[in-house]
Amino acid sequence: MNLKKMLTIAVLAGMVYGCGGGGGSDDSSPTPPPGGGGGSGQAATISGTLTFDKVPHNTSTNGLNHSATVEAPIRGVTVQLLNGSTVVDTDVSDASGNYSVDGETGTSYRLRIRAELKQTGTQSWDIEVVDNTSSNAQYVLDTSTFTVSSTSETRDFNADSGWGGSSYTSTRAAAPFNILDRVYVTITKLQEVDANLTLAPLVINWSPNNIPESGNLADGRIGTSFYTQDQIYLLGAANTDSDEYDGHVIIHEWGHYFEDNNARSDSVGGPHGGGDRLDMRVAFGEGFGNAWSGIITDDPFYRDSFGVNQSQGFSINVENNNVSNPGWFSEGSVQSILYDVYDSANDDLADLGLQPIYDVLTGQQRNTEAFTSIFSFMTYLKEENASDVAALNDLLNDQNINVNVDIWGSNETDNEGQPSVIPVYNELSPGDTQEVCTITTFGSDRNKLGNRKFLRLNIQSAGSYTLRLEPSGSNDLDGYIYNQGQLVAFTEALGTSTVNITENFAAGTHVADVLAYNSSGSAIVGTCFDVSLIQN
Ligand SMILES: [Ca+2]
Ligand SMILES: [Ca+2]
Ligand SMILES: [Ca+2]
Ligand SMILES: [Ca+2]
Repeated sequence: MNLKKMLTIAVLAGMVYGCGGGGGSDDSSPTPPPGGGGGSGQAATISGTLTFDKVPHNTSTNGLNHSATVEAPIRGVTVQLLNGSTVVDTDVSDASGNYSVDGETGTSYRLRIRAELKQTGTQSWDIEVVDNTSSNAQYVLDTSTFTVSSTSETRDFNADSGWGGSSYTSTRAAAPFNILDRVYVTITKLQEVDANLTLAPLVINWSPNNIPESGNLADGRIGTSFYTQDQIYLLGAANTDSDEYDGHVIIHEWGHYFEDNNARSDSVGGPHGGGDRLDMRVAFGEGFGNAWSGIITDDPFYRDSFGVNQSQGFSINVENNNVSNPGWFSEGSVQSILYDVYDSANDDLADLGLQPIYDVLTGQQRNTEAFTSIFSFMTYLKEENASDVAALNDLLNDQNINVNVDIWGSNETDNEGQPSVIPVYNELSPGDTQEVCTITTFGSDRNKLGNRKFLRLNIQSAGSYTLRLEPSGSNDLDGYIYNQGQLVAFTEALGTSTVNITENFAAGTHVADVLAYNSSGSAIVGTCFDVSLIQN
């Protein structure tokens, strides 16, 4: 019997899309009742190997190479044995895709393979792939019904990519399982560095309807693959841009989820690319994401396929140290440093592996008083790895970053020809007033170098304080005050008069970013204005 064919038929019949409740209303071929509760058959073990069609990249074009598709194991997912709509037994597939469930001979069953990774205990996670264009139904792969004839029955199943040779011609059943497989690889790697790995529930939204246009998420108009609030959205648009086989894209977005829950990111988001001079928080977040996918997979090539037949693509080699416009504001510099800290390849002397990186991200960097940046990360990494300081300094030096680094970037001198961006932070104690200047020289997306000015507020004792922003011209000024990554006060009100941000603050250094708009608040501008810290 050709089980792969059988499965394909089940998929074509529309059975791949189940809803978690197991209502089975889409089951057009009812299973015979199990014979009055059993007794007629013998106990039987049904086992086998679960695989999915994995489509690799063409390493020349960075597009997908459908003709090189291989069957890879479906690892770590929930497998249910169903008699009708009743779950008879459940297993979790192992690292080779093997499963084993118990039934009895003479009875008809289906296997339901759920697109989820779940584990409870000391190390725990709860991750599922759903269709955001179909009421957030979890993807499940139901096999056709089979009747058990042996007490030791072998049943292998493969989830098909749906590729028909020159286009997708059937359900892309493998997609959710490749997405989960990239998460499986990530979790497996993190288990080695964290005996108590605990991950917040995560929903990954993927659909062939997810297109690179903005609009309603439930319609698939997701714009681009992205992470937000324990949800990842991934593109699935055939012939345009699909990401289910772009493993580095998946792990990059997963990295943002990890930052959000287990580490910390102060990134303000926004458009970015290699060569951009960015807000240092954005540079760290995006550079981290790119390096992260290289670190997790031991593959420095970040590849993203798109275009007709998924045949085009681009790549970023995070091992490359020769980035354009290097510096503390460059995502390219950040990713090259992080990858070299990790790897043992011979273009650098650092070889620390994942553990020290993980420890800083989930430890000191998570609680730092400064904004998260390459400054804070490298300061803590050097503190914790004293014997590697020379090699780590080489990496900083290579990227035009001052090796005498502290979390505030106090000794940094690289201003890209724009004096206002140094010092990285203007330090204010109560009673101080300073003039700061913003620029739009490197773009005006609110996330480019110099768009905002960073302040370090020395608040020695708890109490009421005001951060005052006084425009020198007809500008609308905004400000945001944070304590260890938490936004504690801000103003976004429109107006060109003096801004007072007054709040009761806990004792301890706070940080702020301030920026200027034109009088109508429609665009940010480069201008100078006074900032004051006042104790009330
Ligand atoms: Ca893609
Ligand atoms: Ca390198
Ligand atoms: Ca290295
Ligand atoms: Ca290297």
